[in-house]
This record gives sequence, C-alpha cells and structure tokens, in this order.
Amino acid sequence: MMEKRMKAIIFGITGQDGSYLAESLLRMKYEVVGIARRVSVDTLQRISHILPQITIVEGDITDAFSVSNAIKEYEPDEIYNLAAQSHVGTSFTQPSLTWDVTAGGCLNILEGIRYSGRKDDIKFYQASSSEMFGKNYSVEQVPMYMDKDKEHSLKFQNENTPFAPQSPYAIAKLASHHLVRNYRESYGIFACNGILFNHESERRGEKFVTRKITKWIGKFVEWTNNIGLKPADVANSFVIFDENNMVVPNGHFADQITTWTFPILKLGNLDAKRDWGHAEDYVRAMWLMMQQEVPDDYVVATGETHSVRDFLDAAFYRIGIEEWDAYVGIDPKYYRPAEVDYLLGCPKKAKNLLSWKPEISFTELVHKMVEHDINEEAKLQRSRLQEI
Ligand code: NAP
Ligand code: G4F
Repeated sequence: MMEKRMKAIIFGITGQDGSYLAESLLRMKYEVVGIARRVSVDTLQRISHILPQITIVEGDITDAFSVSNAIKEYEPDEIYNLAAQSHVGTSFTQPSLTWDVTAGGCLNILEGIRYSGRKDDIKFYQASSSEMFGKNYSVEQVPMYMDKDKEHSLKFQNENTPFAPQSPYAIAKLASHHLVRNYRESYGIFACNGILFNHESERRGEKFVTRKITKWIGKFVEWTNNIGLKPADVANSFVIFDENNMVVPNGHFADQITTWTFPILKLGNLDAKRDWGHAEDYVRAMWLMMQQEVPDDYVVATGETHSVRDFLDAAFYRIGIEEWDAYVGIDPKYYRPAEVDYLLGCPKKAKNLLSWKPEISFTELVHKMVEHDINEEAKLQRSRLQEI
C-alpha cells in the first residue's frame, strides 16, 4: 500500500524562511501548498527554483475567507504561519497594517483550523519572535571563564523571561503568541510557538540591517573592480568625502571625476546587540517542534550575541578592510522610537527536547552573505554588459 504523503500549508512561503522551509519539506517528500498574496510585482523569486514542485494558492492572511477556504480545500497535516509585516521599523509607521497582518492573520488561521472539521488532525506552527522580550532579560550567575571560583552575570532570554514588547510589531507578535497558547488550552489544538531570535541568510530582505550591509559591500566591491582597485586599496589610500558623502579614492575629488564616487553606507543604531543565526538552521527547528507528541513553545537561538558593529567588523574584514568607519555614516532616520538593545537567547530547551543545535556560526553566516552579494553584483554587471 502507498504511504500517505504529508501535506503542509505555508503562509509566507515567498519570504526568507518560507523558501527554506518549503525546500526542506520537499526534501522530506511533503506535498507543499503555499499561500501568496496578489501583488503587482513578482514576489516568487526566492521560490522560483521549486515552483514546479509546489502548489501556489492566491490568498491574503488578513482575509478570513481565503484563509479558511485554503485550510478546508487542501486538508493539510501541518500549517506553518510565517506571514507577517516583519520589519520592526516599518511597524512604527504602519502600526495598523502590522496589527492586521501580524496579529489578525494568526487569529484567522486559528479560527480556520477550529472550524475546519479536522481540528484534531492539523498541527500549527506560529512564528513568534525574540522581539517580544523587548527590554527584558533574565540574569544568571555563571562561572568566569578564566577563574572558575569567580562568577559574572550573564544576561539572556529564555522561555521563562517575561515579555516587554517595544514596538507595534512585537505587540502584535505577542498577541498571536498568547492566542496560540489560548487555542491550545481551550480547544486542544496542536499549536506551538517558535520564539525565534534573529536569523539571516543570503535570502534576507534587503531592509534588515545585515543584508543592507552585505548588499552595500557587494556593490562597493563591484565599483572598486570597475575602477581597477581592490577594496583594501581604496581603504589604504586617502579616502576623502565630498559634501554628498561619497567615498572618493586616492585624492580625487567627486566634482572632477563623478563616476569615481560611491555613496557611503548609512545606518542607525550600531550598538544594538542581536543573537544572529542562519535561517536554514532555524527552519529545521520549526519542523522538529511539529514532530513532538505534545505542543509547546521553544526559544531558538545560537546563545551568542553580537552588536551591529561586530557584524560590520566581520563583513568588512571579509573584503580586507579592518577600519570601516570612513565608509559608514549614521542617519538618525534609521533610529527607532523605541529600541531593543540586547538579545541573547538561551536555546537549552530546544537542544534538550528537540535535539536541535545551529550548524552555521556567526562568522560563517556573515561570510556567506558577503560572498553571495559580491557574486550577485558581478552576475548583474555581466548581464548588463551582455545587453549592451
Ligand atoms: P519575510 O521575509 O519578511 O517574509 C514575510 C512573508 O509574509 C512574505 O512571504 C510575505 O509575502 C508574507 N506576507 C506579508 N503580508 C502578508 C499578507 N497580508 N498575506 C499573506 N502573506 C503576507 O520574513 P522572514 O524573515 O521569512 O520571517 C518569517 C516569519 O518569522 C515572520 O512572521 C517574522 O515576523 C518571523 N520572525 C522572523 C525572524 C527573523 O529574524 N527572520 C525572527 C523571529 C520571527 P510577500 O512576499 O508578498 O511580501
Ligand atoms: O535587522 P533589523 O531590522 O532586525 P530586528 O529589528 O532585530 O528585527 C528582526 O528580528 C526580529 C527577531 O528579534 C524579528 F522578529 C523581526 O521580524 C526581524 O526579522 O535591526 C537589527 C538592529 C536594530 O537594533 C536596528 O535598530 O539593527 C539596528 N539598525 C541599525 N541601522 C538597523 C539599521 N536596522 C535596519 N533595519 N536598518 C538600519 O539601517
């Protein structure tokens, strides 16, 4: 007799995590159905290579009918909700949309499951976020590395750390987090929250700080190639700036040789610390949560924290630049009305109960992203030249 194929619906399949999760489920022979909203531009790039193997259904998570119809029609075994307005900065300027998508969307799915007639046969994963901790952390006395008799305090967040959300995004995520718990307890639905700390990749959205940095580096390297210099040569020469904040190599003035100028990288708060992992490791944790006997909530993190400055150090180092200050400027427009200063997740529960651990280190993550964006820019340049 043929074994029944597992079927999963992914809300947010066109996003970073959605694309990795879809790939991973396909490798495990799942039937994958992805819900994608109607938009005027192509949003299928991240999944273009697997499109023939998946079913794409048009739907919007804020539209309760399209959500419940998809659940009824496709009869999934598992549902992953990765759809969100996921940019924290944008949530301050579009709080209402963020609420509708990020909180309302989750409610629509939970109600869809509850009234599907198959509520006991569907497992649900909700993409919760470390942003929900906001300014809060727990403190534990741990032995000093050098002197085991002494202790220092380690600040971290785990499943028991109280939440103190700092943005409309985090508040919407927290509402969903509690809805998931509430539907689990009230209706016995297998619903779990993955409290994921920041995870990035070569597919990360370009407005998140890590990808913004690596995309800039990719373009910068391409520019230095075009003018016949290595990135480090520009750094070692006398870099000056004209009034438009352009990097100008070796004493040339922007108004003299305009093609020899390159805009500096403008960022906001460089002191914020994040626990950054690779998205491919994190989608594995999502699936593992869904394979447990009992639904539960788990922190997924690397257990290391780095500042935006550390990320800049590692990214610029990859192109041979140790002092990056001259290439980076601060623009207050990237500051947030309220900031989350420090995130460091303790993934002990996921390690013990799911046997999960991250495989890709911080430095590998940064280098993968930098190398990818350098190659992408070079490819783009080649295709532009072919068009001429
Ligand atoms: P992402 O790249 O921004 O993807 C978000 C997805 O949601 C996209 O597919 C987007 O579709 C979809 N979406 C947005 N509004 C929608 C709507 N109204 N109806 C249907 N789909 C909609 O985010 P990600 O980094 O993959 O993260 C996945 C999830 O994990 C998100 O919920 C995020 O908040 C959460 N999370 C992420 C991290 C992280 O560090 N990456 C950490 C913790 C939690 P379009 O392509 O059409 O825009
Ligand atoms: O890359 P970010 O925008 O990510 P943020 O705010 O930590 O949110 C991401 O991780 C959350 C998990 O903790 C997810 F739930 C959420 O969906 C998203 O994926 O900003 C990281 C830090 C912030 O402190 C920000 O203020 O970088 C700082 N930053 C400095 N300059 C900047 C910039 N952030 C952005 N986006 N752009 C800048 O120019």
